[in-house]
Parts: sequence; structure tokens; C-alpha cells
Amino acid sequence: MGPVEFPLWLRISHYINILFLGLLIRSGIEILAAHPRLYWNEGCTPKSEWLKFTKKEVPTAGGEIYTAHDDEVSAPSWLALPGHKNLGLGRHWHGISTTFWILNGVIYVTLLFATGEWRRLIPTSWDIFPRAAHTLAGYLTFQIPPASDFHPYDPLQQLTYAAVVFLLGPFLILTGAAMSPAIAARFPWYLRLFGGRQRARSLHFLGLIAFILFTIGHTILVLLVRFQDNITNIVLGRSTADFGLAVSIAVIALLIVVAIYAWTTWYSLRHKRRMQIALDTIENPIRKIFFHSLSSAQHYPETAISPYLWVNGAPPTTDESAEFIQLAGNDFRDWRLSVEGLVQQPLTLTLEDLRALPREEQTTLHNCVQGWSGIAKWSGVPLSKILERCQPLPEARYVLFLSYGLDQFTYGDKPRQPFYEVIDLELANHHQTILAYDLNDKPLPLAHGAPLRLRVETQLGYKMVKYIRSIQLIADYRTIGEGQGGSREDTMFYGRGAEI
Ligand SMILES: Nc1nc2c(c(=O)[nH]1)N[C@H]1C(S)=C(S)[C@@H](COP(=O)(O)O)O[C@H]1N2
Ligand SMILES: [Mo]
Repeated sequence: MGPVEFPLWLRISHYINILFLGLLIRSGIEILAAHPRLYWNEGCTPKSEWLKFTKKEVPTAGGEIYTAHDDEVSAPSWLALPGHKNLGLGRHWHGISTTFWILNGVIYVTLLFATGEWRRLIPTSWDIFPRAAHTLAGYLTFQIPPASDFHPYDPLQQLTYAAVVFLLGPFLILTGAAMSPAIAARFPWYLRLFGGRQRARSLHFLGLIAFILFTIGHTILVLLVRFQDNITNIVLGRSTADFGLAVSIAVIALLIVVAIYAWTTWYSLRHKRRMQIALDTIENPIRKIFFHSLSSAQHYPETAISPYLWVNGAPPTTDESAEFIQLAGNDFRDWRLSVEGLVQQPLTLTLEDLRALPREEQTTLHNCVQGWSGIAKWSGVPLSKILERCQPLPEARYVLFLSYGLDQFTYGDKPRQPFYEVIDLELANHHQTILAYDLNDKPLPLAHGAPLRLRVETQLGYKMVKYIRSIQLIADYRTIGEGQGGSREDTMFYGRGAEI
């Protein structure tokens, strides 16, 4: 075999891969820190985690409410992107990086096959296994394989690279997609392939560990075994190229990657809103195309109902809403739901009125943006039935749900605002979008949103407003609050779409 050349496209895609893998890993750590526990069970029962990155214990006795936000840990910025409890921005970076990493991967694989380069990577004979084992045994006894073993890779190298490209990469994409509430809601069989969302999440994490171990091993071997050939090959395409030049280019290229990592963290922490809008502008159309129209078709058996349900967002206190406390004290008999805004027929409904309307029961999976989940049976009235009755005006495009409770977080130095979220009419009319008044066949408990809460089964939990006070049909969400489409979007920089 003559000298091998590494084509330019291959070298560039290898470099782009380094850049995005780092962004993916760092933003992934940010996401993990938002719920630093990993489980094999779907309900995330406290103390059942197989791995946790927090010393906190979830109080299971006593009346005090412990929310998922209380459980979040702060990751340092050198490790996580951007660090310091910025799940919203971490998620934007993870989304953007996933998109470009996959794009880079698709271009790479296409060119690999189009140019015949695949023959170097994909083993075509079973004897690669014994040969790779032989090479491994050699490395383990500190023997470097002879130059004749590299075509351009030694058997172990070839097998590992092929496994990383064609197995580990797709595995991370598939387990990542399984964590999308929209995919899990529309294709429940897909989630079952992995044994549920928490298993997919745990497997995604183990995939990350595999990637990190591979990267460490790969880097060590590149440095220790035939470094001069490796660096000239991957930078300049030929082992006969100028070694000094190759090293200089590699060092500069890696410094650029480090500078990009530092910049993304710094800029994200400093200009949170700007970063949120910039990244979401790219993601939003992608989410719209692939996820938005998926409608939930979940029918979990009642035996799947989780023994424990995490809480996010505590009930309003007297300071937040004395009115709510009064209503709750009277079992919500005086509570009224007002449906107003751009409607022909404003409505005022009591809980009895709502219970008299058509009832929808659904046992579904709740997916919090932070990572935990839980299966519960929700009963209530389909939102579409309310919309039929209030008759939205033609200019109405969104539905706003306003809570009695206040947002836990604030933006700038402003006081805390009532918690609200906005969904569009397409989501509002999905079959399993309901206003729930019962949880597991009992009136909704206070912690989970009494007397009425929204369920939108293709979305992440933050869209599902609890303690509903009113529903308004509006033409545009940009004039409401900070203009991002909901409290979590306004103050925590989450995405406008909550499908993944
Ligand atoms: N009013 C109000 N509704 C809210 C929240 C909140 O803080 N306040 N948190 C949201 C989030 S982030 C989630 S995950 C779910 C949690 O619902 P649960 O507490 O019933 O599990 O409620 C959503 N609805
Ligand atoms: Mo959440």
C-alpha cells in the first residue's frame, strides 16, 4: 500500500467534531446539574437513583414541599456551559450543538461513502476482532505495533473508530431523541425501545461517559504512538508533510476551540436574553418542522402510575395571593375560571361547570425540563371544548394561562410576576390538551396545581400552568410579560417551544 492521504474534508470535519463535542459535553453537564440524579425507574422515586451528584436528600416525611428547583445544583463555568444554574441557556447550546454536530456527521458519512474512504474505517472481515484483540494485548504490555500494522489505522484503532462513528454517535442521538416529550408522546413505542425516559436518560449519560473515555484514550494514543505521523496526517493530510508546521497549526486550532468555549460561556452569562433569542431563532424553525405537529397518543396502563411525583412550583403563599388562600380555604367553591380576551363569548366557569363538560382521562408521562419525569392519570376537560364555547375571534392566535402563583424567578430587578405560559391554537386543540381537575382519580392536590392545571402532553412540564386563574385568547405573546411566551422563557431563558 502506498502512502495514505487524508482528504481535506475529512480533516475539517474532524476539527468541527472536536468543537461541537466539547460544546455538547459542557452543555450536557449544565442540563444534568438541573436534576443531578439518574434512575432506571420512570417516576424518579427519591432514594431510587443509581447515581447522584448532590448530597441533598429529598425530604419524604413532613408536610414541607420540596421542589425540583430546590434540588438543582450549580455547576462551575469551566466545566459546564454556561454554568451556575442556567439550564435554559445550557439547553439552547445543547440544541444548537446537536443540530450542527449531526449536520457535520451527515456530511462526513456521505463523503465517506461517496469517496470510497469508508474502506479504511468499516471492517470488511471478521478477522478484525482477533487482530484488534492482538493489538490491544500489545498495547497493554506497552508494545507499539509495527508501522506495517497501520493501513492507515491499526486493527484496534479501526474497530474503535468505526464503533464510535457508527454505533456510539447514533446511540447518543437516539437516546437524546427519546427524551423529547413530543416524540415520546406521539410514538410511545419508541420510548419503550429504551425502557422509558429515565432509562434513555441514564443510557445517554453512559454514552457520554463512553465518549469521554474514548476521547481520553484516543488522545493519549495519538500523542504516544507515532505522534509525528498522526499529527501530520490529521492536520496536513500526509505523513510526509512538515512536522513543525503541522504541530503549529494544531496548537493554534485547539487554542481557537478553547477561545470559543470561553466566549460562549462568558457571553451567555453576560447577555442571557440576547443569547436566548439568537440561539432560539435558529432552533425554533427546526423544532416547528420536526416536533410541533406531533400530537400525543399516550395510553399508559394505570399500573404504570408512579408512586411518587416530583413538584415544581410551590402553591401560592398568602404574600403571593391572599385571594388564592381564601379560595383554597373554602375548597375552591368560590373559584371561577374566566375565559376572556379575543373571544366572541367570554365565559365564567365554576369547578362544577367544568366537571359537567365532556371529560377526558389520560394516563401520561410528565417530563420536566430539568430531567425528572413521572406517570400519572389526569382527568379534565379538553381545552378544545372550552374554545368551542368561547369562540375565538379570527385574530386570536395564542392562548395565555395565568396563575394565582408568582414566578419563583425574576428578570432584572423587577418584582416577581404572576406565573403565566402561552401556547398556540394548534397545541390548544390537540386531543390530549386538557384542563385537569383530577389527579389519579382524586381532586387535584394543592402541590400539583389545585383547583385546575393545564396538561399539554407533547410539551415539557413548564408549559403546564398550575393554579389557573384565567385563560385569555391573544393575538401575540410578545406584548405579554417580557415577551418571550411564558414565565420560564422570560426569567429562565427557556425556549419558546417545549417539545424537546
Ligand atoms: N403556577 C405555576 N405552574 C407551574 C409551575 C410553577 O412554578 N408555577 N412550574 C411548572 C413546571 S416547571 C413543571 S415541571 C410543572 C410541575 O408540575 P407538578 O408540580 O404537578 O409536578 O408545573 C409547571 N406549572
Ligand atoms: Mo419543570
